[in-house]
Amino acid sequence: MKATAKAHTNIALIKYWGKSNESLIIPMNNSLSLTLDGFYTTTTVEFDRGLSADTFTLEGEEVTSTQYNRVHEFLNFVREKYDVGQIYANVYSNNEVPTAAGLASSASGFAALAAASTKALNLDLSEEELSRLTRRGSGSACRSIYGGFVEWQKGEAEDGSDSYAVQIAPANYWDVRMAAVVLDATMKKVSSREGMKRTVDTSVFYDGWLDSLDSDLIDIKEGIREQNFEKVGSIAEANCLKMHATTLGATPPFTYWHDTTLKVMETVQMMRDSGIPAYFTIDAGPNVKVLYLPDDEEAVQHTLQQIEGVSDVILSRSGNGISYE
Ligand code: FM0
Repeated sequence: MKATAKAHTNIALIKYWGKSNESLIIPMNNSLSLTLDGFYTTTTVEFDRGLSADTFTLEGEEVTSTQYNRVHEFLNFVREKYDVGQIYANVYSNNEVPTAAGLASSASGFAALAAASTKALNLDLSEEELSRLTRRGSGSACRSIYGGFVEWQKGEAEDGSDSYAVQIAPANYWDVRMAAVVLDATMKKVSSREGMKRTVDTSVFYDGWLDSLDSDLIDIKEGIREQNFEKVGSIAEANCLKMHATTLGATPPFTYWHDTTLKVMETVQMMRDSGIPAYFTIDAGPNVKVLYLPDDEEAVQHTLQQIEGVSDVILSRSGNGISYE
């Protein structure tokens, strides 16, 4: 009753931003991501009839806070859904790239937890079922079941049964890369869960965001099919700006941007003016991710590292989906 799984994180090019059902984690819109090779979580789950509660150990330290609760609640959901009875587990997780760097670790974390826990229980789930299950831990995590370009289809069913991710193209289909630009900045955090809720409930710009998504999705998938980097990059960058615009129209208004975030955005736009096709995207935090092509790797890395307030630039290729050890 023990298994280990590895999952890579993913970065959305078309963002998931808002739920139509909060408890079932059904999104308002389809989203599309790139799975990254450089950032991953490895998780071992061992069920043991002798335990009286779940435990969660992250990087060798036992966790008892909010993070523990989310792991425990997810395991409760697994126990209930697959009717496995009251048997608890020890969960051990390690993140490649520090959680503190603000690089989405909940996506790789919940994907690895879903895969390892169901494997430890010998459930033998299809990828579709695994994605649907992972969604209940954290929405964006359902895309980390697959490698390469992945689309999370919001589905139509009220019970969320058709809300899961599918692969658009595998990691080896197209060598596009992403630089994670980590800033020195520390900020008061509005979690993505809280931020998207406030936006759906109060933002005067939320309808405009939703209205623009169908064409962004059609166009970016066409760009992926054609391997048209400018098309994919410019749609992703514009989609990110629209998502962040919704936060400014919320009550109370908020932004995830720091002054260094703006400097990085400006630098990326200047790189384009000098002939290097590079495009940015930003999630629920001040760090920036930059999409670029392999030939420009050195120039992109060098330019980003020069920016004052940037503490690290971590490069990554496109990565694979879930694997087991
Ligand atoms: O990844 O409330 O998955 O599409 O990263 O756990 O379902 O943490 F930019 C924001 C991720 C949101 C966009 O939200 O929310 C994306 C975001 P949960 P998540």
